[in-house]
Amino acid sequence: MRSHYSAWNLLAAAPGHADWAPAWRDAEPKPRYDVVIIGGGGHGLATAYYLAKNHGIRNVAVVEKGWIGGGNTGRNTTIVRSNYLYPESARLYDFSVRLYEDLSRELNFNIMFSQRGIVTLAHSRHDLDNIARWANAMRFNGIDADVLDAAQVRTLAPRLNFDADARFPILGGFIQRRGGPARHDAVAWSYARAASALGVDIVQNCAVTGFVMQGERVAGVQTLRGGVAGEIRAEKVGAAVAGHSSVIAKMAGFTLPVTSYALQAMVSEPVKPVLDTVILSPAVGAYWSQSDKGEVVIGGALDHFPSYAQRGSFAVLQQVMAATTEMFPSFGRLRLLRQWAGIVDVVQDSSPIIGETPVPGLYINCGWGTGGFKAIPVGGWTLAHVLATGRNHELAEPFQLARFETGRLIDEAAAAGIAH
Ligand code: FAD
Ligand code: PYC
Repeated sequence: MRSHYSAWNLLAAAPGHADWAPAWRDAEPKPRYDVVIIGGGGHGLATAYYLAKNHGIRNVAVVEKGWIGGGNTGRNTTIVRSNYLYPESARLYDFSVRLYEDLSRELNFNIMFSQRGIVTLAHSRHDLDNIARWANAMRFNGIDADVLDAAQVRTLAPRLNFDADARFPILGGFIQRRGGPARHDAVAWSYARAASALGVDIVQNCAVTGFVMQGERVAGVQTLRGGVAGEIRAEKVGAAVAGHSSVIAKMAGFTLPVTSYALQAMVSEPVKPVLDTVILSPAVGAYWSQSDKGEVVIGGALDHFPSYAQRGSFAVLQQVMAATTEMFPSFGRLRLLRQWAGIVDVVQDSSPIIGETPVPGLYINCGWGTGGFKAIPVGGWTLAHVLATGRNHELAEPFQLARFETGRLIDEAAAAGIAH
């Protein structure tokens, strides 16, 4: 129960909460957790869940500056896949896809994971060569991949533009049939509910503004909630804050090899079923799927202007709209319902960082860039492992910060789906 009392203390500090705060709050010791997780996105919530479930560590708090899932987890276009190039990535992402396959049952929450396949298009001879290499690499890594000719792509997505004089002619592609979308907010909510049921405290509207230090070691976080400053002490701190990783690192006094960019997405008005697979064209820098609600989900490229501003850009929108009407002429008749962006953290080799930082007691999960939704289960699983045991999970071992010193990078830019 101690962990619950601690969170009540924290909440009681906020204006407007004094009326329902328990009377015994002043007698309580300062909050002290085994682990505090910064960031209530998918990765932070999954980390809390696996700490409790896999390691029996329940005295955990997740501290979120906004609302859970309100960052990239609730903004992304929900593609889950494991079609990466290198064995290290294949192992990592496929472990995640397999956890996704069982997640609705495990968390007793329908996350609507729909393995309808993801098709990557080829528009030139060079694309065809790349695709053959990519699919072969996947097969060597034990991941399903089928190369498609143009006729097979047409069967899967007849609304694509197959005109011979199209600006981007479709020559073929390849499919990972086990890939597909899932419901993003359900992923955040289901991990949150399951973690909470195991005793984890989730504190929303509470920003981490700094670290409590004990000598060289992190001993907790400084917070701001409702204009009131506080601190939450903990044995260890894990950070999973995606596009704000460099901000957190700066607070702790080190730098990360990440750059933050806005990634654009949008949805059309809802329509009857028009597309039942996911189509991605790296050449035009856009991709399409249809949600269960009927909206056509359209994703675009990075806005290559480093930023922490969580908003879309008209320049990128225009480019994605042009690509959409070129690739799916009939979508030109759809009205756009919403557009938005999220701030993602891009690392030099487009691969994540999961493990210790230069500051003892502080561990990080970041660098997923444009592709960390698919990795929420494995990101949580592996960050929980290192927080609980002090040792890297074997899947996370190649994804340490140290690789930027040794030069042993895992360059997945070509398999990121989105041009990097
Ligand atoms: P987030 O969900 O962003 O969570 C981090 C949380 O930390 C946020 O809620 C934030 O408020 C909080 N935070 C930040 N600073 C602080 C602080 N100081 N104190 C307290 N809390 C703080 N990935 C895919 O795999 N497939 C896709 O199809 C896909 N499409 C995408 C489309 C778009 C438009 C975007 C933006 C991203 C896409 N991604 C995709 C990437 C994916 O969304 C992210 O990699 C993933 O959601 C990261 O999860 P997270 O939990 O690390 O981050
Ligand atoms: O990682 O599959 C992905 C992706 C597609 C669009 C954005 N991210």
